[in-house]
Amino acid sequence: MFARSQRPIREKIILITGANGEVGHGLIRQLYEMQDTSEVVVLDLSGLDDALTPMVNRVITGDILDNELINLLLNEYEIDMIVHLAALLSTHSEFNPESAHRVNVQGTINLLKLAIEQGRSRGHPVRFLYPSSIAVYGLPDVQTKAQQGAIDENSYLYPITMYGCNKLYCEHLGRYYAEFYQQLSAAKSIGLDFRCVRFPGLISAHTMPTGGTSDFAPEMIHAAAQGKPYESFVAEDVRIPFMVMPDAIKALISLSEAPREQLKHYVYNVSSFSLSASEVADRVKANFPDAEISFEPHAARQNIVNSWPADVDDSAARQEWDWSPDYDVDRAFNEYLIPTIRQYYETSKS
Ligand code: AKB
Repeated sequence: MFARSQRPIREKIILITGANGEVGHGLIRQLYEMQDTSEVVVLDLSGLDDALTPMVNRVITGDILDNELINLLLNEYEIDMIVHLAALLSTHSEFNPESAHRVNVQGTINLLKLAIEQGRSRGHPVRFLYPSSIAVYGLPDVQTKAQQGAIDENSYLYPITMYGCNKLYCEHLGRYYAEFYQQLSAAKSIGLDFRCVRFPGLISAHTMPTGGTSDFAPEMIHAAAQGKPYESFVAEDVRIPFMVMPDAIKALISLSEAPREQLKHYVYNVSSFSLSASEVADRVKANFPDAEISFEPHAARQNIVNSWPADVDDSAARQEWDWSPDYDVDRAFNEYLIPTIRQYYETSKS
């Protein structure tokens, strides 16, 4: 439960919501390794893994829908930046669309409002970092998907999942709170410094995703490393863009550090490589020759992945804040995923 800090003065912090999720794990480790001197306060419904707790200043176990908690954060801290990672992912959200909407949209509004109030009391806009997703897209059919190739930020924005609808709407809310919030009041709002990356499917060597629809790739790799058979819920030829976790963290940190005047957009695609499910399986089998991988498509989940682009155009991010991934597909598998995952499961066996 939330316990009041004993500290006497308002401290400057980075607030990370949903910190115990996959991206939170990567981000906390990276900030710690960079010896970033900012105080990091994390908020998550399930607290934070023990291994990460010494790397942050405070762990708050709580809900972004709890207004009392949001008020306490407002009063207790001087928030320099909010990294709002908390969300219910795409598959999870389809099982309970209304509660996904509450968490993904109302939760985001609560954080945007917190940023506005903080900005007002500090006299300058708070940076607000928001991860969106390729789930905002909705390609009408697989022929269009194959023909279009890399899609820019403004095309085919017709999501077919609650999660995709929530992410797309929250991208707009970020722009609205940044520029137009309270536009009719006498005292104009200070706004906020909203920065958003649209992530492709993410693959981490350290954690397993829960509740996503791009999870077939990480699930396949982790299953093979544990010697477990894996049944893919999408067919061999289903293709989407992917990125490994170190590049996702790099994207968040680079965007957060970019000088505001260089940024001409609020929302940026980022990408590294694009793979079909069978290409993931081939790479897994090349490294784990005994891997048992079969394909038993689940029609509705496959339909969701088919509505996402085969690739995204991230040229705006490359031009405006110098984005480029460190890991192409070979490096991702050969230097990060396979050795780290192999070592992780071998160590946990012994
Ligand atoms: C999901 O599958 O929900 C996410 C995503 C693509 O945003 N991983």
